Amino acid sequence: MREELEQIKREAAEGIRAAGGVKELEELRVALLGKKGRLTGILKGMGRLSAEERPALGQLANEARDFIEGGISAAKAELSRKATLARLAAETIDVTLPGKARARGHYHPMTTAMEELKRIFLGMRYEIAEGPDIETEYYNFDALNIPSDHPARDEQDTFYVEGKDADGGGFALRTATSPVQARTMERGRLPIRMICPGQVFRADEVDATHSPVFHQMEGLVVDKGVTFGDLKGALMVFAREFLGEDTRARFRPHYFPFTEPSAEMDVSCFKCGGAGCNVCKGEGWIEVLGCGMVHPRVLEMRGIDPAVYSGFAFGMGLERIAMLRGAISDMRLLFENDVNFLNQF
Ligand code: 2NL
Repeated sequence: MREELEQIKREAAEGIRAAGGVKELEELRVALLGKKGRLTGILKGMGRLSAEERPALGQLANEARDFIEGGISAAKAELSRKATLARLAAETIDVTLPGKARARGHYHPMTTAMEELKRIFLGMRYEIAEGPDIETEYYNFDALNIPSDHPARDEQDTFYVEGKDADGGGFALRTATSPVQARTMERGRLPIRMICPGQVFRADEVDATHSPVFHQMEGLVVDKGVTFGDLKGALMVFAREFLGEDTRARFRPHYFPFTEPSAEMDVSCFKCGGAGCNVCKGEGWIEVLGCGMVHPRVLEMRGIDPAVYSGFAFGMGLERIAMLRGAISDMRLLFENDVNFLNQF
């Protein structure tokens, strides 16, 4: 029996050394120390030994059990330590590797132009106003002194909307943002310094310079003693901030039903400085907006006494301005949202 215990210990030591994993160690433990294990069998047979032999052999058997148990648990601990080290080595992050660059989004060129314009006029203490896309014919045309036979009122030019207002007047998609200003004037809070950027609608065919939906920004100032000089001053600040400090401007007489006198403003070409290039088509000047002193009839209709108050107004097409700034040749590019185009800005 002594010999057999020694044999089991040797085999156990051999098995532990050879075991490649926790599963094999467990199998070894069951084979030796389990209910039907070899050492368990020996311990059970102790009863048959004589009283003289029993203590010494019992002690040897216990020592063999402790030896095997200790060996197996030490081997398990070593395996799990190695597994942890291997896992940690595999998880190591090399902080010196270059990062993955993420594609960054950015604003649409129309948004950039719009935000820049708002910033400039907010800087001159103008307020931003908005109004409905569907307007009454009255606010879109009559309130702006546009005669009932004016070509802009033609079905060919304006999107009319079904229905009649309380006074029997029709509705249309606004053809300009002017009705926002007309509504502001009749609220009777003076003075007024406002801009109204927004979408407008005209029954135009799509081409490189036209779209049935586009954006405008109009401005209106009404106060006592407002002059054409104030108009020029405000628009010069705008031109220099928007297009550069060296920008020059000229005002050409024009006609609008809602302003008198009226003018169009040209700015010196921001690309060539006036020498003539592809942006200004060799002219040296670029038309950017229409403007004028608010027609006395327009003030009067809104309940403002033209003998006491005067005002100036202006309006510009934002697509046109964004196209000039970004050297964009076709307005459709601003609406198509082709990322290969947009990523150039
Ligand atoms: C242009 C010209 C303009 C106005 C808009 C305006 C509005 C009121 C009274 C008087 Cl309520 N005028 N707006 C004045 C002059 C020109 O727009 O070419 N826009 C694209």
